[in-house]
Amino acid sequence: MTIIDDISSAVLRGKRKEVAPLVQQALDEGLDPEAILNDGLVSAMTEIGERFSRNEAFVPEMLVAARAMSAGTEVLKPHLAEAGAEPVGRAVIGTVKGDMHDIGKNLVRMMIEGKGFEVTDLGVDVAPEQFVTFIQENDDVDIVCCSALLTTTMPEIGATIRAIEEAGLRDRVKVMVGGAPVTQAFADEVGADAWTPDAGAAAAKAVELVRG
Ligand code: B1M
Repeated sequence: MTIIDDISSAVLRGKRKEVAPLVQQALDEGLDPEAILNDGLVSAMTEIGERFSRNEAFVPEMLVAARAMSAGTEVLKPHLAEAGAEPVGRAVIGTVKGDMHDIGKNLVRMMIEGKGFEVTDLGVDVAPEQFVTFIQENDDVDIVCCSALLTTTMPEIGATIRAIEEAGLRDRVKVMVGGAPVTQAFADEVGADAWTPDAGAAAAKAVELVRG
């Protein structure tokens, strides 16, 4: 068993208190933070999702695994962010209405912050009106980031973009979208400015969007 296997195993078993020291140990051994994230933490979440699909794991197991994963990302956070990045712009992020999944959204926030953005996180279950109100109250927002993890909540991305349009704010902001079921085709269909598959790509795209 490698340390990466140990991290995955601890996340799968929902052992939050084991995950943080294991991640620290992996960092101390010189492992790449992105490899720890993808091969240790995210891969375990993928596995728990597959077990859920096969009826071999249930919501409580997903929940404790999610908490264990978050304990690991907290340790990784300073190592994933780029130290001393120049301020680039302002972003607001949220998981759309009806959707409680926040791990991917938190990673996207962390990586975008790492690129020097000031990011306001509206949390989960964010209604279109909440995004609109935030843009109305903060006229320096450059990018609106919407995350959705459920096929049933994906349409809320479209509803959010429509609400921004109806409020007359669409020209003021770029809209970035993502989340496991979200595709480039869906992003095009709802009129988003950008879709990216993962948090690293989202951060790079955010910089591209503000720098033009
Ligand atoms: Co849920 N869940 N869940 N769940 N859950 C999924 C998403 C599911 C695929 C599991 C499965 O069936 N295999 C399935 C959705 C099926 C579908 O819609 N087709 C599912 C279901 C069905 C449900 C419930 C309905 C279960 C129930 O109650 N019967 C329920 C819904 C609750 C709700 O939201 N209303 C539910 C609940 C939960 C928990 C609360 C228990 C927990 C979430 C805890 C939390 O987030 N704090 C949970 C979990 C943990 C999962 C899985 C196992 C893991 C999700 C995750 O964190 N992945 C998930 C299975 C899976 O994804 N394999 C599953 C790791 C994370 C790093 O990846 O979020 O994809 P991800 O983010 C990536 C990219 O997608 C991207 O970058 C991230 C990192 O690189 N990305 C963006 C994300 N947002 C982005 C935004 C961007 C750009 C990129 O730009 C703005």
